[in-house]
Amino acid sequence: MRVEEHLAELAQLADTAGAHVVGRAVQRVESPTPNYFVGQGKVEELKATLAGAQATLMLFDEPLSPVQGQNLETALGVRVMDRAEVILDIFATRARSHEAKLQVELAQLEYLLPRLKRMWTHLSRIRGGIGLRGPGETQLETDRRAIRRKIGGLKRRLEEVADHRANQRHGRRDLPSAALIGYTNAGKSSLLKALSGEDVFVEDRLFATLDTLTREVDVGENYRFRLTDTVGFIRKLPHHLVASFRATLEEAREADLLLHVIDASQSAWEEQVEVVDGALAEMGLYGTRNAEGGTRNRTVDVEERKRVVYVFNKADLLPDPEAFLSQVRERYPHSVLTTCVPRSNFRVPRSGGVDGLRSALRTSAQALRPVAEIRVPVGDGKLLAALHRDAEVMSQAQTDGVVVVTARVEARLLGKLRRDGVEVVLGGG
Ligand SMILES: Nc1nc2c(ncn2[C@@H]2O[C@H](COP(=O)(O)OP(=O)(O)OP(=O)(O)O)[C@@H](O)[C@H]2O)c(=O)[nH]1
Ligand SMILES: [Mg+2]
Repeated sequence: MRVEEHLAELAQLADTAGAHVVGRAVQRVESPTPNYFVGQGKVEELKATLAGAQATLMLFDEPLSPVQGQNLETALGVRVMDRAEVILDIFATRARSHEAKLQVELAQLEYLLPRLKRMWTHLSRIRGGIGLRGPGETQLETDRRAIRRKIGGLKRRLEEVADHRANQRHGRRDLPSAALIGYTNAGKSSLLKALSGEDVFVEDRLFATLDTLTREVDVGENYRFRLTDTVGFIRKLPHHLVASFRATLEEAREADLLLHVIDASQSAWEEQVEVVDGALAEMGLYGTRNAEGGTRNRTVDVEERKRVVYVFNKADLLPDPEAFLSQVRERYPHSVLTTCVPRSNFRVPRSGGVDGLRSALRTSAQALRPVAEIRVPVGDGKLLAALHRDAEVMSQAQTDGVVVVTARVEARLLGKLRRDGVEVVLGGG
């Protein structure tokens, strides 16, 4: 049942945030009440349950308005957080890099702004002071202005960081690039670790990765890929966070290829794929969204705009991996099955472990960077320099006033060279 899965995920979020779950409650709500979200009767019932379990915190899977949150806290006498706030909390404790910290702070302030009054109430409770019953309206207005100023400052600083990164990326077009994207805990970092053979942080908790991490990966036959790990998605990711992590996900926008990693062992994997596709489309990562297209159409659309390989991971946990793959290939023709568990006693169809992914990357690399012989007139130092900068030069020889450069060249650049009248022969080397 869907509700059960959503609650299980909320429990996982609670665990990641460091809370210990002592009970669960479910109510079907036709239309949420403005005061408490749930009905008055349920509030009384929750109060008794919380007291019985000696709970100090209540987590709500649905988003609460500032008023609902405040009312529930007053009525229940415990701290109340909605899903978005828990996620923000996790991000705040896990942010390591300068950029991630800026991004989380921005999201927190934007979440805080409409809830300032409630936060003040928390503060005065902690101070326990008589007469400290929250600020007057003037104080609130001053605080709001200060926060808005701070938000403006953070946005500017984030833009600077993004510009800096864009500059770094520039001139690194020699290797093809792919970004690992997907639902949190699907195994993105584990795949980067398995492919690169380098140590990458992996954890069975949500949002282990907040920063992008790029590694060069050997995909065989002398082809290399630049692979980037990214922050994971989850359903109902607070839109403040999506917005502030936009810069981090620029790497994915710039990548030649997207590797959409899916935890195939989850019964709800299809819903998770939709969440990820929806979030990426919202960020404009796939170009403009097809307005009338349903999910199925959107998937086709996505593949047309940007090459996506669907990576079904954790194959070791599937009862029949082979049957699974042939079934998903009907809908996702570009898909591979992987496992990051070494020497697991099962066979992945045709290739084991991450070899299937490696060879998919190699095929893409060959298509994205075909080997070509480019004939550069001696004296055209500019073109020669450009080739050394933007292509992967394999060899170079001079004959009859022509420098023959054999290189792996981006398909796009080859097209441009041809249009400029440069003599190009495919194959070579
Ligand atoms: N059984 C099994 N477990 C796996 C596999 N790949 C990854 N895991 C486990 O799944 C958990 C999550 O792996 P990560 O690589 O951290 O996942 P992620 O997608 O990077 O997650 P976030 O960074 O949180 O978004 C870890 O406990 C891994 O050991 C696999 O192929 N099989
Ligand atoms: Mg990760």
